Amino acid sequence: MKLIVAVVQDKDAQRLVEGLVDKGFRSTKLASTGGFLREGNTTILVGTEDHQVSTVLNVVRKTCHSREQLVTPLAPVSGPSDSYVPYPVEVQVGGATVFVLQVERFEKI
Ligand code: 2BA
Repeated sequence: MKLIVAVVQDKDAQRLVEGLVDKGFRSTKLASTGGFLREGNTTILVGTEDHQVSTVLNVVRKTCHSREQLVTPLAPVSGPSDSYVPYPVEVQVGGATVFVLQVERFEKI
């Protein structure tokens, strides 16, 4: 069994969850925050059998799109902030950052 962890943009999350339900997959949606932009994103967890992983990834590919985003990074959390000069940078975010993990044990109690 595998656990698929997909970090996606909030704009794509609902479509992804609906796409997974349509194909009969269970999922969990978590509110998350990107470490770089420090903006909200969504992390979707899907537990599934090994042979279904590619089907899940195809749903992710169909529903999650990459977008250009102009951002002004916040000052670093640590270190001197008085010398920090913020200026906008363009980053490409998404479609999705996906991790596929081996599940050692799965129980529903
Ligand atoms: P953020 O960390 O907020 O990153 C948003 C976007 O900013 C990234 O898009 C990337 O284009 C850019 N970016 C991130 N770190 C950067 C850096 N050090 N220098 C320059 N640009 C940088 P994505 O790569 O599509 O990532 C979207 C979100 O997926 C990330 O949000 C983060 O929440 C998650 N993520 C990406 N890679 C990850 C990883 N290796 N481990 C855990 N989470 C990850």
